[in-house]
Amino acid sequence: MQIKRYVAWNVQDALKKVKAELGPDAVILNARKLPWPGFLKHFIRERAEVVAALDGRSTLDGRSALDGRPVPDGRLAPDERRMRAREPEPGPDKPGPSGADDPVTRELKEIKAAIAQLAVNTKAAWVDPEYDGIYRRLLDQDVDQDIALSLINAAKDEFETSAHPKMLEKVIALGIKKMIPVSVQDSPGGGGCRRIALIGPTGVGKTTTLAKLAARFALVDHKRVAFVTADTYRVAAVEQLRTYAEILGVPLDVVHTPSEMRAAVERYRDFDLVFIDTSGRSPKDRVRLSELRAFVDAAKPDETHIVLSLATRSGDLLDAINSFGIISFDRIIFTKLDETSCYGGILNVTARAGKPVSYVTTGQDVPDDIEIADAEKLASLIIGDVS
Ligand SMILES: Nc1nc2c(ncn2[C@@H]2O[C@H](COP(=O)(O)OP(=O)(O)O)[C@@H](O)[C@H]2O)c(=O)[nH]1
Ligand SMILES: [Mg+2]
Repeated sequence: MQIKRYVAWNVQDALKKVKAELGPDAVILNARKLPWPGFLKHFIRERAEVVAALDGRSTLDGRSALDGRPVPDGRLAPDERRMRAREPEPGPDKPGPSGADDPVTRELKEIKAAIAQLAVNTKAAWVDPEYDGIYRRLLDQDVDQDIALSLINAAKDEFETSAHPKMLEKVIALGIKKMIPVSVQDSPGGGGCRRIALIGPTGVGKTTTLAKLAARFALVDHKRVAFVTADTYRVAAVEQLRTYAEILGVPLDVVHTPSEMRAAVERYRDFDLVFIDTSGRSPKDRVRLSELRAFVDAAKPDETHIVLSLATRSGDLLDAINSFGIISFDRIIFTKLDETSCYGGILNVTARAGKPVSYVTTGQDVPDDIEIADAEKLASLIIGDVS
């Protein structure tokens, strides 16, 4: 028995492929629409998947399903000859007049379906040879396999015939750029106080990033800036922010409860910007994440940025996105770009979270090592220079 999975832009096309390859005797085991994961579904239309099986060892054109060589009629096993001649199958395995399957046939069908499901669940991917190099490069950058395949498929759609590798790279770079939304409220204006909270796992660079931002707004844009920190978990954390506050000459409030947070942000309502620092939380610590949410809710921030270090495994980044989802963050800051040469996490995270990137940080120096996120630059980190 041969079982194959066919993916096309719609079920009809997938069925045509089945018919062309396996012939009219193929049994359709499963047909479904195949949505792209997460954020991708907004960019790329759905595909369809059909899983089909063919009993016996010969295919439509008389080739062996195993090695593809033509098989002369005379050398066929009796069941293959019958299949080629479309003979009805004799013996006890034949369905009864009622059309109901006997137990053996039923069991066989169940096994077929199970194998088909296994084939669907197995993440084996086949990519056209001309795309193979670029596909490997995406995987080497830790880009999720489904995202890499979707980029390749979208690029394929752009070309009717094979394209020059440089062109492929350009189209894929464009696809990556489209998938990384960026957004930053660069110069808060229009009056009123803007509250900006940073949340995220421990040690990712929240306090350092807050200091970089505050320095930029206070020293370059001459905005009135204040700090409020709820990170009383470590004494050193308060001292770290106090040092930055003193250097910048801006006030700092330390709050221990959500109601103190409410009072502190209210106190600075006449300032241009209030930067809110929070304690790092393990994505696995649900209780502390709920405490953090209470502080963030009390602060009523205009922007909540989740801070993620790119020096973290891609799977852990996605765990963080899921766990911190209980606090409704609206931007992403990627830190420690200088500590890695693997940037696929940016794409995996934005595809999963569907939130824009605001800033990236590139070192420990305050205030210099921070940049406003630029989708083209981020795409070129992932795919390399394609100009
Ligand atoms: N290499 C590098 N280190 C960074 C960056 N941002 C922060 N750090 C360092 O990461 C460590 C933890 O930073 P901190 O701001 O205290 O993290 P927090 O616990 O999230 O507040 C410090 O040693 C920072 O200097 C960055 O972009 N690159
Ligand atoms: Mg901190």
